[in-house]
Order: sequence, then C-alpha cells, then structure tokens
Amino acid sequence: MDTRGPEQGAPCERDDLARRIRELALSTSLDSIGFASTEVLEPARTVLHSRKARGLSATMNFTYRNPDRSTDPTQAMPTAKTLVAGAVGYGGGVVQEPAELSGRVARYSWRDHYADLRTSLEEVADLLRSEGYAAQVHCDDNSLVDRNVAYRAGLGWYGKNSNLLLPDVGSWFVLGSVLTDADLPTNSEPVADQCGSCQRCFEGCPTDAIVGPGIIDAGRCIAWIVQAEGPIPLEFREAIGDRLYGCDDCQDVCPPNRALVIAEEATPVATLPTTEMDAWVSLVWLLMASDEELMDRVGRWYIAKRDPAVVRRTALVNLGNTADPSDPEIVTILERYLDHQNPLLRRHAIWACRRLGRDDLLGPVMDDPDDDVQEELTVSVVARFGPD
Ligand code: B12
Ligand code: SF4
Ligand code: SF4
Repeated sequence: MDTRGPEQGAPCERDDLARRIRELALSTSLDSIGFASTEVLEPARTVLHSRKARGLSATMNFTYRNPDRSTDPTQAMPTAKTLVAGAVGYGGGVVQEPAELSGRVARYSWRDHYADLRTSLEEVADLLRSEGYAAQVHCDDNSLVDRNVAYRAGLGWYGKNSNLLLPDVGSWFVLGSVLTDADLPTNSEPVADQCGSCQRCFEGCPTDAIVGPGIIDAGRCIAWIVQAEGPIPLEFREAIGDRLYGCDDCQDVCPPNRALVIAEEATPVATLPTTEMDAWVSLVWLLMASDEELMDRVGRWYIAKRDPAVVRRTALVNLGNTADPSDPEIVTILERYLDHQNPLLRRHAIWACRRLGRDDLLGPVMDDPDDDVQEELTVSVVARFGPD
C-alpha cells in the first residue's frame, strides 16, 4: 500500500487528487462538495458557548454537549489537514396530503437521506484511503458542526433561518464531511449572503423561534420541541398543528427553496416505495400501533430515549388540533389514552379532549392520582379560558 500520507504530494498532485475527489463525489448522490481547512471552527464555537449561556439551546445536547470538541476537527483526527464537505439534496417532488387524518413529517425525513450522504462520503473516503491517507466520515454525528464546515468549504451562506443555503438551489440539503490527513487545496472565498432584505422566514415561523438573523431559540423551535422528552409546553401545542416530526415552515417560505420545489413538482416522489418515503403518518394507525410496529416504521427518527411515548404524545397533540371530535374512532382513541398507564400520555389526551371540545370524556381522569395529570387538568383549563 502507498503510505505517502504524512509526506503529502507535490502541489500538482494535490490539485489532481482534489480534482479526482470532486469528479468522484459528483458522480455519487452528492450535489455539491468543497474543501476546508481543519483549523478550529471559531464562529460556531463562539455561537455554541453564547447560545448555551443565553439559554437558547434548551435541553439539547448534540454539538452543545462539548463545543470545544465539536468545533475542533483535530480532536477526531489529530493529524487531519483537510475537510471535504458534501451536500445531498432532498428538495425534489411534492407529496399530496392524504385524505386520512395524518401527522406531517418534515421533508428531510421522508426517507433516510443521511444514509445516502454517508454512503457517498464513504466512497470519497475510500478513494483517499486507496491513496494511503487516513479518512473519516462525519455526518450529523455531533462530533463536528456540519454547517460551519460546509460554510468554510464554500458550499453556501447562512440564511436568516440559520440553514445553509446553496447558491440558486436553497437549503433542502443535508450536510456532512470527510476528515482526512491529505493536504488538499482549500476554498478561500465564502459564499456571499444572498438573503438581502428578505424576511420571509421570520414571518413564516409559527412559534417566533427565529429570534435574530441566523439565531434559533431551540426551546421555541418545533423541530426541537417534538424531539425533546417530557410534556410539550402548553404554549406551543396549538402552533404544532399537524407536525409530527420536524418542521419545514421557515424553509417552505424561503424563495430559492420554493423555486426548486415548484420546478421539480413533476418528480414522482409519491411513487417511491412506502418503506423509503414517509411524508405522512396516519394518526389513527400510530395511536393504535404496538411499540414494535411504531418503532419499525419511525425508528430512524431521533426519538428521545428511544421512547415511543414521545411520538405518541406529539400525535395526541396533532389529533387535538386536527381530528373530527364527533368521529367514534377518535373518541375510542381519546378514551384509550385517558386510561393509559403512562401519565405523560394521559396529560396529552386531556389536552386533546379539551382542544376538541370533548370535556365530557374527562370524567375518568378527574380523580387521577398523578400530580402531573392533575396539573394538566388545571393548566389546560387556564390556557383555554384564561385565568380568573
Ligand atoms: C442542534 C441541531 C438542530 C437544533 C437547533 C438548530 C439551530 N438552528 O440552532 C434543532 C433540533 C432545532 C434543529 C432543527 C433543524 N435542523 Co438541525 N441540526 C442540529 C445539529 C445537530 C447541530 C447544529 C449546531 O451545532 N448548531 C450550532 C450553531 C453554532 O450553528 P448554527 O445554528 O448553524 O449557527 C451558525 C449560523 O447561525 C451562523 N450565525 C450566527 N450568527 C449569525 C448571524 C447572522 C446574521 C447570520 C446570517 C448567521 C449567523 O453562524 C453560526 C456558526 O456557524 C446539526 C448537525 C451537526 N452535527 O452539525 C443539525 C443540522 C444543522 N440540522 C439540519 C436540519 C436539516 C434541520 C431542520 C431543517 C430539520 C427539520 N426540518 O425539522 C431543522 C431546521 C431548523 C432551523 N431553522 O435551523 C441540517 C442543516 C442543513 C442545512 N442545509 O443547513 C444539519 C446540518 C444536519 C445535517 N447534517 O444535515 N437542528
Ligand atoms: S423549524 Fe419551524 S419552528 Fe423551527 S425556526 Fe423553522 S419555522 Fe420556526
Ligand atoms: S426566507 Fe429569505 S431571509 Fe429567510 S433564509 Fe430564505 S432567503 Fe434568507
């Protein structure tokens, strides 16, 4: 095996390797690639520390668990010299809303786009390894801040909704990178801001979670609220509407994204096998499914503590916001969850009943021994009718 890694090639060899990587990458599912240095990602480090200090990271861990590690590529590979950043698009196609009562899934989770991204980055890593270099794939694994890597590699600019937008094609992209000890020519120019005076994402966010340009208050962001464990805060339950997993509103309204979706409306996303595409999940099915059936269908989502109750809790909120209160099937589900052994689910069933105007179903929980359930009975009345 060629072990030239630490010595590195002459400049023309580096350019040649970079060209071969680019060619290979663009022949895989990757839509864009770029090269970045492995110096500490200072902007992200500063932002992570400041958001933690300001309480904007809510109860999230991810890259916030250890900002000094997730912003220093050399902690994952001490000899690393270059990051090859890659993006895979998921913006194409439109899926019709089903007639059946359903929870909405954000576009990035219609299928496992991270799997496509990882596979393609592994192909790039294999090329580097075949040249004698070390190569590690990082994609949404929290050991690196993927957006800052992609920004430094010149893939796009930070939108005011905090997503990285690729020129002309917008933000429907998942991001990852290959960390390598090959010393490759890196990008020198960041992509200039193209948001201009646009403010649409601020106006489009249902919970006012964009608290400044590029700054998300995770505690207000539906994408985090539906992932976090525990009860969904009362003030956001109506705004969640039918969103079961993730939230796309600040990207749906974004002009470059809208152009892409409209242009690709003809893409037959709806004909993909259902195992690969889950744009909507039937709420009745979900709330009647066993733990195994449920996790089999949605197990690749981020689910706090891998607890199916987290998904059911959100589904009860969706039900409260969208169901027909006179439908006997809905009443059966509400009664089932008012009697559920998990107090978290009894709480959300109480809220759903109240939201649907079915207080008449609450009799069996009025003397519930659980303090949280009793609190729910009190607070959801206050929320609906206001304090005395
Ligand atoms: C934590 C996290 C979240 C959190 C918090 C998101 C947030 N915006 O803070 C929650 C759970 C809410 C979330 C939601 C989503 N996420 Co997320 N998430 C992550 C994760 C794990 C870490 C992000 C992170 O560390 N941020 C730390 C801070 C420092 O970075 P930042 O927020 O990007 O901040 C930068 C900019 O805001 C900018 N900035 C700072 N100040 C200012 C000021 C101005 C004026 C401007 C313009 C910019 C700017 O500089 C900062 C530093 O680089 C990454 C995966 C990873 N390992 O990196 C995915 C990731 C960021 N998420 C991703 C996705 C797809 C989403 C969702 C779209 C999913 C969905 N549909 O529900 C939403 C989008 C919500 C949103 N508007 O951001 C993608 C983003 C792809 C892209 N094109 O940008 C990533 C990269 C996952 C991946 N590998 O593809 N996510
Ligand atoms: S993902 Fe949804 S809740 Fe979060 S900032 Fe965007 S629009 Fe707001
Ligand atoms: S909606 Fe407008 S301001 Fe927000 S990210 Fe898109 S282009 Fe930028």
